[in-house]
Amino acid sequence: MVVTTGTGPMLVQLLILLGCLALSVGQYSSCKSLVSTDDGPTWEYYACQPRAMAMKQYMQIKVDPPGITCGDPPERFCTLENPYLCSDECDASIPEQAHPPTLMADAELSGGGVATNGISGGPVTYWQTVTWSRFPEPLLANITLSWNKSLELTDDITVTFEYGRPTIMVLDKSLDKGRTWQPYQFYADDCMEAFGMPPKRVGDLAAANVTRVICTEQYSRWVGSKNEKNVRFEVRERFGIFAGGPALRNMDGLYTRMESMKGLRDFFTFTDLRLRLLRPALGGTYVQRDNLMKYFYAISNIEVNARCKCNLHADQCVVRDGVLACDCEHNTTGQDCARCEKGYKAKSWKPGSYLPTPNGSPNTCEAAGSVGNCECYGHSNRCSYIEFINIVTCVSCKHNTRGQNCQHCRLGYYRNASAELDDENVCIECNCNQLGSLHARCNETGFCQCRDGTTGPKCEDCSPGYTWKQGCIPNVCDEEFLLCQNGGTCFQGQKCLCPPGLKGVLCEQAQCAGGKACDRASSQHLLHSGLLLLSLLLSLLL
Ligand SMILES: *[C@@H]1O[C@H](CO)[C@@H](O)[C@H](O)[C@H]1NC(C)=O
Ligand SMILES: *[C@@H]1O[C@H](CO)[C@@H](O)[C@H](O)[C@H]1NC(C)=O
Ligand SMILES: *[C@@H]1O[C@H](CO)[C@@H](O)[C@H](O)[C@H]1NC(C)=O
Ligand SMILES: *[C@@H]1O[C@H](CO)[C@@H](O)[C@H](O)[C@H]1NC(C)=O
Ligand SMILES: *[C@@H]1O[C@H](CO)[C@@H](O)[C@H](O)[C@H]1NC(C)=O
Ligand SMILES: *[C@@H]1O[C@H](CO)[C@@H](O)[C@H](O)[C@H]1NC(C)=O
Ligand SMILES: [Ca+2]
Repeated sequence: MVVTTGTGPMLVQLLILLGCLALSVGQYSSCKSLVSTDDGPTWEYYACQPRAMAMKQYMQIKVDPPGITCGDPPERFCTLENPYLCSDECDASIPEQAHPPTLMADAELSGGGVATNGISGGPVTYWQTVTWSRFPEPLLANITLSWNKSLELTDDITVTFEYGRPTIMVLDKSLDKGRTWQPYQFYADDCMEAFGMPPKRVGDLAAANVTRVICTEQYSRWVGSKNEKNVRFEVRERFGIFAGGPALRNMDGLYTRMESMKGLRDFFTFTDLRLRLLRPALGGTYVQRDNLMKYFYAISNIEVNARCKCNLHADQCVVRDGVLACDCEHNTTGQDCARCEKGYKAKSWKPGSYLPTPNGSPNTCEAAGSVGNCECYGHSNRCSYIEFINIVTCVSCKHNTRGQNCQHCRLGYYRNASAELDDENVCIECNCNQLGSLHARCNETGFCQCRDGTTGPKCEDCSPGYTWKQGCIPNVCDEEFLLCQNGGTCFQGQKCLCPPGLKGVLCEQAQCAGGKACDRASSQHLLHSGLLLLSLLLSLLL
């Protein structure tokens, strides 16, 4: 509902009426309504969601591999029921004989639009592939359906096949606009043989394992091409487990589970679907090599009923700049209403909730400054009053922030100059090298404070004359100032490798010949043991 300017008493009455009507028509169907209170009419807010729609009208269809669609060049095909009647021809250049992918999503001319029983009045239109002329190479086809929007299934996905259903196929889904995919359901006439999975039905599932990905043989066995044309992904039956059976009489039960059961909402959510067709209908047990023109795929309709996922913050979903998007309420924004609008980030964003039934909780975004006059820039949901010093302060600041208003970065983090104060990315980790830096703090541009001999923004490099060894330590030798003498070579800046007969830090001393007394060396030795004794004493004393 839209607030109009100059709302007169009549209009207010009407709005109140409409609001009540909307609420009585269905749960979660309106985001707000004007209610009369002692202080006059005020808005009340509710969790809300858009209506379910036939999503085939918004889907982008992509078919792979290229050249899988029949008709270029023209090709004749037969049917499984009568393999000797091969009068039909697919020809992409003649509209009446072409079978492009768009015909999977068009409205059938009559018979209520959906050819569920195949006896709709008008001609059934369908996409069709080339025939299996390259047998035994598998006949493979992928159909990718994309919406570029998170959607939530509200009813079964139904795919209608003409000329027989595939004997092996997989339904995949993506939650991230096609970047990653996961299997949704496997279909085969023999699940064990095709996928090594025992055959199951949705009827075998219980509340605890309703999100299990199963392989079903229910839609892949040969029953004649005209008797059963549909392959389903059963949504209603799964809902029924929580909603009091297939009639879905107890939607509260389902919605309560949606809130409490991990992964349940995501299970019904998707942005893309993909049908992987792996083997066509055979009309029997074997492939007849002498008539491969009767094997192909043909799909006349794909029905996907779903609603836009708006996180219970919108009751309308509209096409904006060619993209489906939620019409966000509750001062949220974004394609899925998954953020608070600018200036409404007093608390961090939360999806609306189905609970408590029947109206749920809107979890609206609050204007900055409205929560006990304490702005937390969206990094905290709670404020606390500290009587002792008479201030209101944010509690448990998130996103690595701290401070009365969560306006500072935590120790070891610095302010992201390109982010607003209410941005989740406002604080960046300093990442100071523990061994090379004096402490975890850094300055406003992320530079850490380094120990002697250490350098670099994060204190992970050594200054000249130093070598990294769990921190930077001064060199004993190097190539410039502390040169090893008498042909010695410097090893990792830490010691001179002396030629035979030489010793000392820089190989400056001659080693005593074996057996002969060597005064300088023995005195050196004495001095050395004296030092050792001293350090031992010191360590005992300290
Ligand atoms: C279908 O998609 C799957 C998964 O991305 C891919 O491995 C396969 O090659 C595709 N098949 C065809 C025929 O494009
Ligand atoms: C998909 O939607 C996003 C908005 O969320 C838009 O920026 C992008 O252009 C759309 N992509 C396509 C292919 O329509
Ligand atoms: C689901 O759980 C029920 C009851 O716990 C069990 O009988 C059934 O075998 C399970 N189904 C699957 C597919 O694991
Ligand atoms: C959202 O902000 C508008 C002002 O832009 C305000 O009138 C409205 O009441 C707010 N709605 C909610 C749910 O807070
Ligand atoms: C800084 O904030 C911007 C805007 O939110 C973000 O795109 C960027 O990734 C952030 N930088 C870092 C290093 O996190
Ligand atoms: C942070 O420290 C670096 C290195 O000491 C310095 O170049 C930079 O100017 C400092 N930035 C600020 C904002 O002080
Ligand atoms: Ca059609």
